[in-house]
Amino acid sequence: MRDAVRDLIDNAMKSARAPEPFTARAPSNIALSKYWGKRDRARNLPLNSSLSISLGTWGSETRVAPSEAGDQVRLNGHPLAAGSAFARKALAFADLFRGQNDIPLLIDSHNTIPTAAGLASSASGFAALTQALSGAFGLALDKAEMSRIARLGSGSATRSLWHGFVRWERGTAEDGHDSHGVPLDLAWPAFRIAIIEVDTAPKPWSSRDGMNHTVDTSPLFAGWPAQAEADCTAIETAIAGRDMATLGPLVEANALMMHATMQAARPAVTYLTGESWAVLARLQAARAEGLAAYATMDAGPNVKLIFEAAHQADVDRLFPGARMIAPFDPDHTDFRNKN
Ligand code: 2P0
Repeated sequence: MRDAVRDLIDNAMKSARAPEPFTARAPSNIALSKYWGKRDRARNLPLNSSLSISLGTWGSETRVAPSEAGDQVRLNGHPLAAGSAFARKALAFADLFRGQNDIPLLIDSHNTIPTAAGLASSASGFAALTQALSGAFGLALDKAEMSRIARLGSGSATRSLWHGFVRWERGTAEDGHDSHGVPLDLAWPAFRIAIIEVDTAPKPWSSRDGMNHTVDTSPLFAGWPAQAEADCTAIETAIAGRDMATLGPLVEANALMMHATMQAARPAVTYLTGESWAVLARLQAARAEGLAAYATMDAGPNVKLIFEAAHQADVDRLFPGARMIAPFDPDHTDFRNKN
């Protein structure tokens, strides 16, 4: 079978110019309805749709430029050895564009997420790299096309081409042409995220390995894809109504079910620690006293809360030092998504 995304890049590259320096930025994102499980591991095609909120200025900034000294990859200001995992991934991704042609490139990437926040940077990293490569070669790719391309780097990168809420449509086509991000054209200025840092130790499983192992061995996984698809639709409806009282419990249930599928894997995939559960217990106690904040957790121990601005002071008191993000702050983002 021909690959829809490779065809897309090959066609676009027919009118490529010699590369010129180009810098692109992309926000990281947190899934409110999770992507967990692939129907095609080579193309990162998901078993279920997912929906995220982008993190404003937290993300990646990547510059691609022609290089006179062979391929060079830099991360956060430091040159990387050609054999390092990051350099190999970035250059393999660049090869999708330049193919067999000898076009040496400099890829200079900066993570704008505080390292201690322990958030994945692969989503924003591949979204920024896709846009920087497209810009450097002068390609006329739109964001939905770049979202499909970014997916080949990392599934969650599909959602990092836009600010605000983004739904990643699972699609049904075998070649993946209908599996890409779609921004929700709405702003929710009072929406807030708090990141509660629990632990920054290296995780026991990469998210990719943890996901595949869960699909392969967890007897609870069978119930996930249909429930996750239903959650994604219900979460989109609650967002459209700016209805936190409906949204929050759905988001928390979706995250806990994802972690339940991992716990049932053999052996278990465990990202949450005792400290994560202690945060959740403290949140539940505060909720019983009226705090409308809800938790979501990804492939790591940190807990992220969603709530509205009216509760920010209470969240700050409950979790001193939590990092606050206002994803629709117009000083930081142009949240009116453009395709
Ligand atoms: C998500 N996660 O929806 C889910 C929730 C982690 C937990 O997407 O294999 O790095 O590169 O497609 O995108 C993390 O997985 O996995 C992830 P690959 P990715 O955000």
